Amino acid sequence: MAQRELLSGLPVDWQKLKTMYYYMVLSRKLDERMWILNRQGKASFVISCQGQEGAQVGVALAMDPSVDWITPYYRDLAVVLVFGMTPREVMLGFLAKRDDPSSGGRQMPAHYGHRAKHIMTGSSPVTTQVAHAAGLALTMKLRGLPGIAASFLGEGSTSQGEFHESLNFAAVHKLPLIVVVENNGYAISVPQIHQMAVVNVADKASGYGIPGVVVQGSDPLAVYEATMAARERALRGEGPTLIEAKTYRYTPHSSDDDDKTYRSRGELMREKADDPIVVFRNWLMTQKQWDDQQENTLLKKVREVVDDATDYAEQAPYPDPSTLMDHVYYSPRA
Ligand SMILES: Cc1ncc(C[n+]2csc(CCOP(=O)(O)OP(=O)(O)O)c2C)c(N)n1
Ligand SMILES: [Mg+2]
Repeated sequence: MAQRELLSGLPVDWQKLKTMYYYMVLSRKLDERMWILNRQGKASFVISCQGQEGAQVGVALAMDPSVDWITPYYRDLAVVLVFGMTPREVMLGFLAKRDDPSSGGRQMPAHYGHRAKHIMTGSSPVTTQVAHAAGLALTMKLRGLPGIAASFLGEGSTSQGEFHESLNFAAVHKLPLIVVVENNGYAISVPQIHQMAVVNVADKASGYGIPGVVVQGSDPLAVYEATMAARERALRGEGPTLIEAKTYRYTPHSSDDDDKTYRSRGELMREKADDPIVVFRNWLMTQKQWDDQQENTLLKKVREVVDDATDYAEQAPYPDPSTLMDHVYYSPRA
């Protein structure tokens, strides 16, 4: 991150910036633990946030989870943690346990949902969550509710019809909506250049008559500022904003993918030089806001949180087999 003025004129809230860093590290370490559990044969499937934490934390910390709602996608571990889903709850879902708040252990891992935390559940067809968020934003407008809705998706998912339909509808009706595209350059093995003919996904915003903003996803402050501006615009009744955060994913698409078949190790190493966690930590240190002792204390704390979540979820019960058909077929009330 280049040296620059912080938060354009706003006073610097160092505590908030340290909170940003905490959530980035927590997400990364929780995600790394999931891969270990998968490789140990304890969990069937992992899909990662690694590399995208800066974009996710920057957006989520600019929102107000007490009034705002989100429709996240499968990579948004850092987003849902900031919105209040606990590491224990995340691990319950990951291991398909009974008390998983997302689905009681029914859905695939990373299909996050938590009504009390304003995280709307989604399903596997990508981009449907953008239409759900437009619906939330319409409800907020019609009912005069104070918050906004935000939806998250990858760049490949912007090729789906729901992206166009939702943004067009939200723009026409000036709905309080932010759509965040976490552009990591690939849709599984398909590079962006085979997915669309524009360089920036944000360019698509002009087709809806709304602002499209490009931000560097490894810079959580840039993402935070862009989201604050978009949220204020939404609250003023001026309609949606499309934010594109340029990111990169460090893991294969999922634990079922071999990324060596479509991207070189050299490319991966080059991209890792812009790791949002390393860049942000180095910047905090140059600002004399962080040192090795604070780093060690934080890593120890995060390790404890991740260990606790793992132990808790491993010991938690699976759903009772007698509930297998619950929520599958309609059951008339007695
Ligand atoms: C409608 C639909 N088509 C295909 C898939 C299979 N699928 C799951 S993730 C994915 C790639 C999405 O890429 P992108 O939107 O760039 O998100 P990323 O995984 O890169 O973060 C695909 C094709 C799906 N889940 N839903
Ligand atoms: Mg992608």
